[in-house]
Amino acid sequence: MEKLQIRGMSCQHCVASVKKALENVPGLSQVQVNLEAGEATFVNSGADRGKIREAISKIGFEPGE
Ligand SMILES: [Cu+2]
Repeated sequence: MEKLQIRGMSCQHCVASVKKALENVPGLSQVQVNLEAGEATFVNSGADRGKIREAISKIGFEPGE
């Protein structure tokens, strides 16, 4: 599992948006998003880390490194 910090999520709607955005990145599966931890975990089979971060910032949240 890979992890990514995500800043700016405040409710379950944010969680759902982030989850959907990550699921739409080719190569990501088993996406889970935790509101309290401000963190997403997923299995990454080949997606570029930059592309993953871009998918998050595109919908208005701030990805960590
Ligand atoms: Cu929200």
